[in-house]
Amino acid sequence: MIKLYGFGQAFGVADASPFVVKVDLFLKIAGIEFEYIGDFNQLKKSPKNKLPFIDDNGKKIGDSAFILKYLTDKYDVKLDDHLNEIQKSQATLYAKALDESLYWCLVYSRWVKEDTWPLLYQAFFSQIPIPFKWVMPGIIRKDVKNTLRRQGYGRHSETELLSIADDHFSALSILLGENKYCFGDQVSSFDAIAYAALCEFISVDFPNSFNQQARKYDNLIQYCQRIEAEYYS
Ligand SMILES: N[C@@H](CCC(=O)N[C@@H](CS)C(=O)NCC(=O)O)C(=O)O
Repeated sequence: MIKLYGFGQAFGVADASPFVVKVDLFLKIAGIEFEYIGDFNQLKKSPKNKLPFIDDNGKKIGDSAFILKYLTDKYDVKLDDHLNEIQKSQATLYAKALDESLYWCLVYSRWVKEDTWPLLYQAFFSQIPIPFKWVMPGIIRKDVKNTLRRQGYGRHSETELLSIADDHFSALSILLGENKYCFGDQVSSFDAIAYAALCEFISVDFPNSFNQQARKYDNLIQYCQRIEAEYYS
């Protein structure tokens, strides 16, 4: 059976990482049996030293986008057959916006914002033994801040990042409109990507300025609730 490696459930959602939730939901929607293993120690066993990765009977695949491609080909997943070529192209670009842009707003909102850092610390580091838990979190946080700075978003103010995040929320809200799913009344693989990105702001069990911004869009809240009722209850 396929094994999906992630960080573990946190903040009331399936995994703390949107990339892990993406693969988790994709597998559920596609009806592929799998086992989810939440354990950040698996990072060192990951082909790309990041999570998620899957192990399909000894074959390891890293990176959520490559995993979805692999699963679609290997298990003949037909989730996008009802989309036309333009919709498929749009889905590809939308996914990159969520994975490569909105994601960094999420990283800022969790690792940099002083009001959210204690929650992250509690979720990720409270179980690690002394003395590691005195030094490791600070080192990792500094490294994340440096990565954000090198990526570029770490140079923006919180107000600017909130506005960037809101560009994504607002566009997704307009794209979804009154539809059940992002591309109409039939689910597609992009819903795994959109839900994964949104749930980390909307469905998590704590407020911060970014989560509150996302929660201004009623149809996005209802969308997350709909997916959760269908696949996570
Ligand atoms: N492009 C990758 C991104 C995965 C990723 O960035 N994972 C983060 C967590 S959200 C990670 O494993 N970070 C640990 C590290 O960089 O050491 C994907 O789509 O799977």
